[in-house]
Parts: sequence; structure tokens; C-alpha cells
Amino acid sequence: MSDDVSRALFARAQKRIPGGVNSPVRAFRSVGGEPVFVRKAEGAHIEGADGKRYVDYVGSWGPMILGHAHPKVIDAIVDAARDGTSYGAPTEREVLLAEALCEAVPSMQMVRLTSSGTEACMSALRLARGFTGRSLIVKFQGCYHGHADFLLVKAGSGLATMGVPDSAGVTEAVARATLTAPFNDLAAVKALFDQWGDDIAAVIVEPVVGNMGCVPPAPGFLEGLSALCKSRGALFVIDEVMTGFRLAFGGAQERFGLGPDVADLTTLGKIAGGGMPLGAFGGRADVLSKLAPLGPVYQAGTLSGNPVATAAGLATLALLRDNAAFGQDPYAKLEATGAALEEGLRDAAKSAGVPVTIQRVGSMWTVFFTDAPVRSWDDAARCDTGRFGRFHRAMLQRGVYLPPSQFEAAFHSLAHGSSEVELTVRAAREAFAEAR
Ligand code: KE4
Repeated sequence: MSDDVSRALFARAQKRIPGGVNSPVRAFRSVGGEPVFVRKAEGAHIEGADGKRYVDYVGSWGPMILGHAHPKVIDAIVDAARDGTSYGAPTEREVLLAEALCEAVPSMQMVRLTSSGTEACMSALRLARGFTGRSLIVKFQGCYHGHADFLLVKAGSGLATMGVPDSAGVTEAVARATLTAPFNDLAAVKALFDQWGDDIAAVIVEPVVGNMGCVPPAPGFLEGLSALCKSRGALFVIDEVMTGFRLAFGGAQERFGLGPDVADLTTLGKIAGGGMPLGAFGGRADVLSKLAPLGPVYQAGTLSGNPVATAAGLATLALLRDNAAFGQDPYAKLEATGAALEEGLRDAAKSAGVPVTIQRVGSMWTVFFTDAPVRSWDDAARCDTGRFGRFHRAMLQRGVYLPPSQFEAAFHSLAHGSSEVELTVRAAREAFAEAR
């Protein structure tokens, strides 16, 4: 449960901030209880308002792959801020970060920086419509690409493949232009192209889904989507906001060996900004050249390419290339920690007699409270969310801070070591038993 100081702050917050939070998932509504207000964070730990430390597996929902408050990132932020926090004019750091992002993700020949992943995905899809002259977008049930109106859409009923609003305030007209399909179902996407093919501008996908919990792509699924798009004149957008620099330095595209011609556009965020507000969308030069001021597709932002955010991003990416900083390849370390966590959690659940499915790709993972594999939203929706809530609360009481939703991925960082793994597995043995 949260502490008295957090409870008091939460009561005050709710008077001025809707739900007391600035992003809904932080309100702990799907796990019960009240949120822990955080007053500081360092390495693998966050510190609650009452000073209690927790091993953190949210990591700001992905950005904090180095661990919180890495000294070199903090120094980069402070040094940059001393020279001013925003100019609204081009800077060298934007060039350096653009070059670093395109080098890391070879399918990106050019890139535009934004202030969030939502802006990156919204802008990438507007660009896809502008480049193709088409209007429809295909997304997958259970995938999240930020809160642009046309992306807050769920599957229509029955055979209706046109989307319906998944949020109040999104109009039917807007939702109808977004088609949805089940993740990992290539045949369903082919059927959409057979029905709407000449008006589909783009298909957007999380290459490993984090937003229904961690769900990997079936072998050949991503390549199949790319081939379908190419054969029908649509663009393939890989949303690497979460997976970029997480699954490998080159994200899912590197991890799965997807060549530079698979994705037409890629979106980035989170780690790319080192925990500061930064997103990016990039890809084929012929597509990006349609963007204002070069072309007719408008896109803009006061703080796009912000000098402090780009400094944090550059410092983070430099450390992710610095084996000496961590005594080994950073991604090998993340994999070893992930394997130890996965094995320990699986043993803990088994010894408590609680059926779970643990799915992990590198340093993003989810404990699904179901006894079957989770390949799509329909599978994920069968999870026992009540049992997940009891597990989450029991872990929180034992100093382990998991994402407050069954349908979110957990993340560990390069600051998580054997002592954090041991504490987490020890807590889980008791928490699984409590959650029975
Ligand atoms: P932001 O606008 O939150 O920076 O990025 C949107 C976004 C786009 N694409 C993917 C794959 C994402 O996961 C996200 C945002 N992720 C959520 C966590 N599942 C952010 C947490 C929140 O909304 O508070």
C-alpha cells in the first residue's frame, strides 16, 4: 500500500489534477490502492514520499535503461541547461542526435525530432497519408501509439473492420479511418488490404508489444507486414518508442535482423531522450522530404529538438555504446539480469502453485496471470487481473514497484544487479502465495 505522505499528497493532487495524476495509468486504478508519490530516484531504486525505497521495474515506462539519475546524464543535462534551456532555433546537438539515431536504425535515412512519442507517431502517420495520398491507417488491437484521436480506436463489432472510438471525444468519422486487426494475425491484415487496399496509407505496429504486456511477434509476422505494405503501396511504420535502444542499440529492427528496407518509417521516444521529453520519427528520405518546410506535410513543435533533451539523449546513447562503463556489453548485462529474473519469478510462481505465463524480450517482460501463451489482445484479456492486482500490492508492500497494470511491460535497467534480483524473487515467493 502507499504511505501516509503519499496518501496526503494524493488527496491534495485530486483537488487540482484530474484523478490526481498527469497520466492515467499512474493512478493505480487497475491494481487497487493509491499511487506512491516519488520524491527521488537513483539507479535501480525509487524513493517514496515517506522515504521508503523500492526496486523499480517501471523505469519511467521505459526511458531509464541506465538506471535513474546516471551521473553522466545528469551532468550533460546540467551543463546544457547552463547554456539556456530552449532557443527555438537549430543547434549542433540536434544534428548530432539525428546522425546518431540514423546510424543506430539504418532504415532511417532522415529523422525529425518531437517532444513525445505521441507526437512522433501522430506525425509519422500524417506523413504517410501525405506521401501516399491515401487516408486509412491499420493498427493492432492491444497496441498503443500515443493518444492522437485517430489512434484511440478499437475494433468495430462483428465483421465491421472500421474502427470505433476507444475514448470519448474521438468522433466516429475519425475512428472509421483507422482499421484494426489482431496482433500476430497476418491473414487478417491481408483481408483488410483485399477489402480496402488502395486506400490504406500505412500499417503501424509495436514490433514487440509492451502495451498489452510483453507480446513478441510470431516468426515472420513483421517481415510479412512489410511485404504486404510494399505489394499494396502502403508504408510500414514500426513504432519503436518503447523497443528502440531497449531490445538492442538498434531496437527491434536490430534484434530481429530486419534489414534497412523493412520499415519505411520508424518512431522513437523514451530512451532516445534519456528521460527528458523527446520523440522522433524517421525513415526513407523520399518520404521525409514531404515534410514542411520541404514539402506539403505540416509538422512543428516549440520544444522539438530541445537542447537539454538532446543532451540527455546523446549522453544516454553514448553510455549504451560504452562497454567499459558497465564492465561488459550493456545488452549482454541486461539479458543476464532478465534471464535471472525470469527464472526466479517462474520458480516462485510454481512453488506457490499459481499458473502464470512469463514473456520476456531482453529487458522488457510481463508476468501474465494466465496459464496459456499470450499472442494477441484476446489472449491477454483472459488474464486474471484481480489476481495481478493482489500480486502487485503484495510486491509493493515488500519493496518492489511493478507497473500498476497487467497490460504494461516491466523494465529492468543496467543498475539492477543480483541483490535486486534476489530481493524481487524473495518477495515474489510470498506475493504469489498471497495472490492465490
Ligand atoms: P508518449 O507520448 O507517452 O511519450 O509515447 C506514446 C507511446 C507511443 N508508442 C508506444 C509503443 C508507447 O509505449 C507509448 C507510451 N507508452 C506508455 C506506457 N505504456 C506511456 C505511459 C503513460 O502513458 O503514462
